[in-house]
Amino acid sequence: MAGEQQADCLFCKIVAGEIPATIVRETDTTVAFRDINPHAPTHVLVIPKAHYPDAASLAAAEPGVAADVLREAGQVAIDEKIVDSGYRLVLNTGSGAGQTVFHAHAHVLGGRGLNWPPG
Ligand code: IU
Repeated sequence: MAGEQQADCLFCKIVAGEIPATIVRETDTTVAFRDINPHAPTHVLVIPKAHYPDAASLAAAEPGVAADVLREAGQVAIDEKIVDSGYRLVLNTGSGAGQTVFHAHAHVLGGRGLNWPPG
């Protein structure tokens, strides 16, 4: 059923506490944790606890939770003190765009200069 935890999903395992992650924030609907392979001084992933393969399918099924993810991403930026210098939210969607984990997640990147357009 949509949103149910998937046994073979690594981010569902992080939500369940079955594999380690450095969690920086948690709500009833979301978890935020540091990326294990950071690409910036701040690189945090915000995920819904419910399983959806990407951000668009999450937003279509549970728009309130999608809003929770965005609000939490903003709060991470405040906590990490990267609002004034600017930060980037990234929603890689599809393997052609670099998505490797098919559980919706927002990257919060900041703490260094960020080029535009991205590669
Ligand atoms: P992507 O947008 O699907 O490419 O992002 C997945 C990210 O998840 C990637 O940056 C990984 O380094 C990160 N990650 C993690 O932080 N912890 C994990 O246990 C696994 C992946 I698996």
